[in-house]
Amino acid sequence: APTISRHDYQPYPYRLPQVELVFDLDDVQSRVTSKLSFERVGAEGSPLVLNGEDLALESVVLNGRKLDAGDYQLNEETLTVFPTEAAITLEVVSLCKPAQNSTLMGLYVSGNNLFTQCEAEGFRRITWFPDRPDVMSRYRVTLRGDKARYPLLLSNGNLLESQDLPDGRHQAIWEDPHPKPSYLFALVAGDFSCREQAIQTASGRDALLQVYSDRGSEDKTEWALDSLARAVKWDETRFGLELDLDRFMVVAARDFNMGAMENKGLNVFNSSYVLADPDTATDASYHAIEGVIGHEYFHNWTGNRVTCRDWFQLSLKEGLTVFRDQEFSADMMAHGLTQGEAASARAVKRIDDVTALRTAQFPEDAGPMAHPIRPESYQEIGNFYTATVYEKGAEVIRMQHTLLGESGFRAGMDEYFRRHDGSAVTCDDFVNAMESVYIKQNPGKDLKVFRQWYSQAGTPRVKVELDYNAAAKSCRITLSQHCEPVGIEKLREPQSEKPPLLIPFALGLLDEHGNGISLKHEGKQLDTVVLELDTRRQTWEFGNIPSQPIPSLLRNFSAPVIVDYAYSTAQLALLAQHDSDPFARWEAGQELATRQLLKLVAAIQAKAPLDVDPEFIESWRAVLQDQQLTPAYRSRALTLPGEKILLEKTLPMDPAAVAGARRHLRETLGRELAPLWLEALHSADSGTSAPYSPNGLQAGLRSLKNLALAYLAAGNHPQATDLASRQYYEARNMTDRMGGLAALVNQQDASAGAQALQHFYEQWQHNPLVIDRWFTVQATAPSTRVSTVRTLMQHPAFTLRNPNRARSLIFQFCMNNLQGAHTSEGYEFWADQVIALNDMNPEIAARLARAFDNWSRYIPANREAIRQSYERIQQHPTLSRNVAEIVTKALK
Ligand code: BAL
Ligand code: ZN
Repeated sequence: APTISRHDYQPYPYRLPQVELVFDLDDVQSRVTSKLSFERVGAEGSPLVLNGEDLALESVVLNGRKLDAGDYQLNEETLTVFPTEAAITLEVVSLCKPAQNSTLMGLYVSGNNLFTQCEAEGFRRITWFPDRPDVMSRYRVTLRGDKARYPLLLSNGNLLESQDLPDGRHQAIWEDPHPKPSYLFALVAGDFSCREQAIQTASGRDALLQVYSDRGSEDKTEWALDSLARAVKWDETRFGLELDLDRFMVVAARDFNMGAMENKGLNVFNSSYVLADPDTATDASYHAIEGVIGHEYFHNWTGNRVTCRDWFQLSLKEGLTVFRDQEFSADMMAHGLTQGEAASARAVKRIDDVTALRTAQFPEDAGPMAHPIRPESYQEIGNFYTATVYEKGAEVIRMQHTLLGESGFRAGMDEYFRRHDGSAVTCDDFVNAMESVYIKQNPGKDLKVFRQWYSQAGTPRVKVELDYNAAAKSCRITLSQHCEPVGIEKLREPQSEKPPLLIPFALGLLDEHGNGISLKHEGKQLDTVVLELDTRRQTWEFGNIPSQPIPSLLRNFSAPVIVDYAYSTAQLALLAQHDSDPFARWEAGQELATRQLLKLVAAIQAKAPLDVDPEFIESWRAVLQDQQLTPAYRSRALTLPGEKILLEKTLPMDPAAVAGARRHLRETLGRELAPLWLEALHSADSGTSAPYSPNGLQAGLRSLKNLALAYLAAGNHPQATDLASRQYYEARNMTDRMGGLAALVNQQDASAGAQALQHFYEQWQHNPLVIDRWFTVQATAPSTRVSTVRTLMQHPAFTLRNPNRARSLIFQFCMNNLQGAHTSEGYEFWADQVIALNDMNPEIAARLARAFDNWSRYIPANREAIRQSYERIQQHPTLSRNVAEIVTKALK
C-alpha cells in the first residue's frame, strides 16, 4: 500500500457547499442518490476525484448530462470526472450492501437496525465523495425505508419533515445547518426506545437531549442522559461553549468498532458506553460512560465546529477532547466535596489516567509503531487512532494548560475559536492561538521549542541532580533531558540526537520530617514550582533551604516523561507517607513496589529464593492503616504496578518472570497483611449499604473492598473462598458481583469458581454486555490457557463478528493474560485470530495484530516464536491494508 506523507498535503481543487443525499434503505441493498454542487477553486481543468469503496456505480450525471463509461475514470478506489465549467452539479447513484458489510465501516447492520460509521474514511463506502475532512458542506438528507422495520429514520441536524409513502414505506428529511466534513455524517434506521430531556442552554435556547437504545433497555439509559446534561452544562461553565443544535441525539449500537462517534448532533455509541444500571454495570463502567458521553459531546466544538485539515492533525481534536473529558470527569468526581477530598478525588482520576498512559502509550512509544502525536506518514489512517494520538496528545494539551494556567488556557481556547470557528485547521493553528496568550504572559518567550512535542516520538527521560550546599543553605536542581530513537527512527538516523523539548517540570522539596519547604521562584513563594526545561540541561538554584531536602518530582505528572533520580528507599518511604502532592505520593509508593518487583524478577530468573523486604511490607501496611486517605486513593496506592508497566522496565522482557514476581508479591502481601485486609473488607462493606451510587466515596469503598478480597484470595486465606462466595451470591450491584466472581475464579478452589461462572452465565445470558464480563473474567484468569480459550470460542454465546465479544475474550486473553498468552501455543492462537478477523473486520484485526509488536525486546525464546507468527500473518494472501501496515512495521 502507498505511504501517505504529511508534507504532501494539497488542498482540494473544489469547494462543495451543498450536498443532497437520498437513501433508499434496505439491509440487502441500499441505493444512494447524491447530488453534489461543486465550485472550482483550483486550476482550470482540475479533474474532480471522488473516493469510493465497495460500491456499485449506477449512473453519473454531470451538469444535467448523463455520462457514459468513457466519460469518466473508475477504479477500485476513485471515480474521476473531467468538468470544464467552474460551477458543477454532479449526480451519482450507487448501491451498497449493508448486511454483507462486516467491516462496520460505512453503512452496516447491527441487530435489525442500520447504522453508519464514517470516521476516518467510511463515507466513501456509502457514496462516491471527496472523503477528506477539509471539504465541508451543508447536508440535506432524505431517508426512505420500510416503516415497520425502520420506524425511526435519523440523521444529522434538524428533522424538516416526515411522511408516509406507498407500500408501507416512509421517509424523513433532515437538514444539518452546520457545514461539516463527510466523516461526521451519520444515519440510523431502526426500532429504538428513547429517553429524553428538555434543556435550556446558557443563552436561553431550548434544546432536546435524546438517548436511543434497543427496546427493553430504556431502563438503562438514565445515567447516560444525565451525563449528557452535565456535559452540556460543564462546557458552558468551564469553556463558555454552548450547544448549537435544537436536538442532540445519542444512539446505542451493539456492534461498533470504537467506543463512540461524535457525528454532528447524532452520536453513535458502542452500547457498552451507554447502558448502565447498578445490577449490570460496574462503577468503572459508570465512570467510563460519563467520560465517553462527555468526550463525544465536547467534540461538538473541538472536532466538529473546528475540525482537522487532514488526518495527520487527528490529535488536534482527539488530544484536546481527551484533555477536556479528563477535566470533566475530574470536576464531576470533585463536585460537592471539601477542598481536601476534592484534591484527593482529582488525584485518583490523574492516577488512573497516567496508569492508562503508561500501560498503553509508553509501550507504543517504544515499539515499531512509535509515532509523534502528529504522525508524519501512514498507510492506513485507521491504524493511527492510537494511545499516542489520544492519550499522549491529551498530555501535550495539559502541558499547555500548565504553562498558561487555567485562565490563560481559557483565553487561548477563546482565541482558537475566534480564529477558526467553522474551518478545518492544523495542530500548528492550535498552538498559535495558545502561543498568542503565552507571549503576552511571558514577554520575550514563545512556544517554538514546545512545538517539538508534535514532531517527536518516544518517551523522553529527565535526569534529576540535586546539589545541596549546607553552608549557603541553598539547593541546586539540575534537569537534563534525553530521548532515545524509537521505531523507524532507529533505521533511518541512528546517530542524530533529537532536539530538546519544552518540559514543564513541577517540583517540590520536603525536609527530613516530610514537611514542604517553600520555594522562591520568579518572585513568588510556592510549595510547587514549575520549571520550564527547554534545553538539554539546565540548573535552578533555590535559597533558604534549612537542611538537605528530598525532592518531590514531576508533581501531578506535569509532563509525559520518565524521571531518573537516585532516591534511597528511605526517601521514597518518606515521600509515600508525607508528600503533600497526592500524585507524587502515590508515585513514590509505586516506585518502591517497582524496585521490589524487579528484585523478584531477577530472583526468578536466577532461580534464587524469593524474598520480600520487610520494609516494603511495612510501607504497604502504613497506607492500609492510614485512615486519613480516602478509600479510592488507598485502593490505588495499594495496587501494585501492572504487568505491562513492569515489562517496560525490564530488558529483555520476560513475561513469565514478571507475572511470577507480581503474583508472588501479591501473595506475600495478602498473607502478611491478612488481618488488615479483612478489616478493610469489612469496614468498606459496611460503608456501602446505602442505595447504589457510582459516586467517588461509594466507588472508592467498593474498589478497596474488592482489592482486599483479591489480596486475601491471592494469599490463600482460609476464609477467602467463603468471603468471595458470599460477596458474589449476595451482591446487590455488579461491582461487588464481579469482585466476588474474580476472586472466586482466581483462588485455589477451582470448583467454587466453576460453579459461580455457571451461575453467572445462567443469570445473565440475555444481557450481552454482562456476558462480555463473563468472557473477560475467564480470559484474564491466570490459570486460563489457550485450550480454555479455544473451548470458550465454541460456546454458543461467542462470536468473532461482534467487536465487544471478540475483545472480551480474544483481546483480553492475548493482551492481558501474560501467563496464558506468552507461550508458543499462545502466539499461534493469536495469529490464527488475527487472520480470521482480517477477512472480516480489518480495523479490529489490526488492533489485535499489535498485541506483540514489541517482540524484539522479549527474551529469545518468546522473540522467535512471535516473529514466526508475524511471518505467518504476513503470508496470508488477502491481508488487509490495516493489518499489512502493522505486520510490516513489526517485522522491520
Ligand atoms: N472520533 C472517533 C471517536 C472519538 O474519538 O470520539
Ligand atoms: Zn474523540
